[in-house]
Amino acid sequence: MTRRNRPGGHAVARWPAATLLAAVLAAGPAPASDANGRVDAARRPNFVVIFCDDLGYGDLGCYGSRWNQTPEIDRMASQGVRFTSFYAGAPVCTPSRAALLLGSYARRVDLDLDNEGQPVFFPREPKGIAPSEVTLAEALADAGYQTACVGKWHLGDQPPHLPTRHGFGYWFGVPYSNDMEWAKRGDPPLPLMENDRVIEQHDAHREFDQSTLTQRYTEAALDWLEANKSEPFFLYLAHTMPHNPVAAREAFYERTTNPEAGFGAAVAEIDWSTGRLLEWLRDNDLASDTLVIFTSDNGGQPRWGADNGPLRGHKAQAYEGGVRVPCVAWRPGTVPAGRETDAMASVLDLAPTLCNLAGATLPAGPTRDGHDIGDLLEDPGKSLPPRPFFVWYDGRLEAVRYGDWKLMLPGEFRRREQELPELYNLVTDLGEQHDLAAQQPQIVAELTALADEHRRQLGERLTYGPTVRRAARVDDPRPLLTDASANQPTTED
Ligand SMILES: [Ca+2]
Repeated sequence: MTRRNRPGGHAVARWPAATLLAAVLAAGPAPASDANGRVDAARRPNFVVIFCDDLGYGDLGCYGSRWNQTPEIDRMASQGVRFTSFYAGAPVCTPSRAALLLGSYARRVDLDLDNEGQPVFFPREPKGIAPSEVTLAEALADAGYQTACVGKWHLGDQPPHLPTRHGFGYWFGVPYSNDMEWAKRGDPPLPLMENDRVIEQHDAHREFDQSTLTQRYTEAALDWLEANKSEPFFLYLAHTMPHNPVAAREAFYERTTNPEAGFGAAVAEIDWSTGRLLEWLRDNDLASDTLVIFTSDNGGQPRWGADNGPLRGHKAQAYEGGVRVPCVAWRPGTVPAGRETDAMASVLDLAPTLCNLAGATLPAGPTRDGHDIGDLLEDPGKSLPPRPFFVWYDGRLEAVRYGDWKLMLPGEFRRREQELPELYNLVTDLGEQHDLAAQQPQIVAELTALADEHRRQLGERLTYGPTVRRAARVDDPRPLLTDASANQPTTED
């Protein structure tokens, strides 16, 4: 299913980046390109995207953590660009991962709700990415990249929906969240997988120990890099941690004063892991050729030990604490050192940005919401044209950010009802404490109009708008088990 070496001539994507690439190629001497307009393979950067699970805005030293020690990531930030206004794709796992890999709001590709209308996928989920969608990994594989997913997937656990069917040449990790093993619901013990095969299961058969998971991911990533370093590569390292139940090796408990020691230890081990990867890149003279992005899939949950710093709210909320996350970009010699930017960017922007840096092409036609931020990586002072960022959760549009302003929309939402809109100026009121809706009716009206049009395009809950592309579904989802008979292919409809 991985599309490789597709013949040239298919249309260039609508993503603005394609235009940028064309401009670069027209401008001259570098980079060289082949007959298909692709950038010379020798000059194409490698990509490593480190995607944490539930790491909050205030959970790293370089973002002011009170108790987690993250010297490696702090050093990475001092050698690269630190984003202070970077958004996850959604305030929870599944839709944020869809946004990263497809460059769209999950709502647009029908991956914002599970088959029962819940806001994330669970084991035996019928839904997955439609085969007609081209993921970031597929686009890069088409352009000649080696691709690997190491870590948590959470975009469908049935065989046609696993990472190896959506562009990743290798996968080692877990298919969904590490707390999803509720026997009453029919969940199997948490499976650890290599490609399409369950190799171990937590608390059953051959037990795997979550406290060694970050170490094992790191070793798997380094082994894969070693084997694939002679060609351009894309490593998507989607840590299971620090999602609850947090786990880390014993030594990392000494590196935190977080009252929730397990959370702090899990963050410290991710820091160690990040240091190992950057060290490997330097040792192999690949640092200047590799763009590394470190970020998180959604905001943190304070009751589990996360800290969203000065932001209001947390995971599963549309306030900033649910969606604004740390993000550090690193590529010595290209991404300037020690800079920060408050320009608004998001997980949705990674797919178009990486594709355009790679000279990868995507099918024209389907609307994608992300934008190329390659200019910002090279010049963090650059101001981008204003654009809205929409916060979807549980199948409803809850908030819109535009420029300095954030509007919390009225409506009936999951576990809460909002009667009136709330308006915040995020530049003067990052903590969303002073509702200015009554003083700024014109801004409320403008942002409401943006939200109304977006909602008209995409619908809400189980009513889908005209631009939604539907997900794939299987008829008879089965649990992932070591028993080979449980993993026979199921039927797509
Ligand atoms: Ca998450």
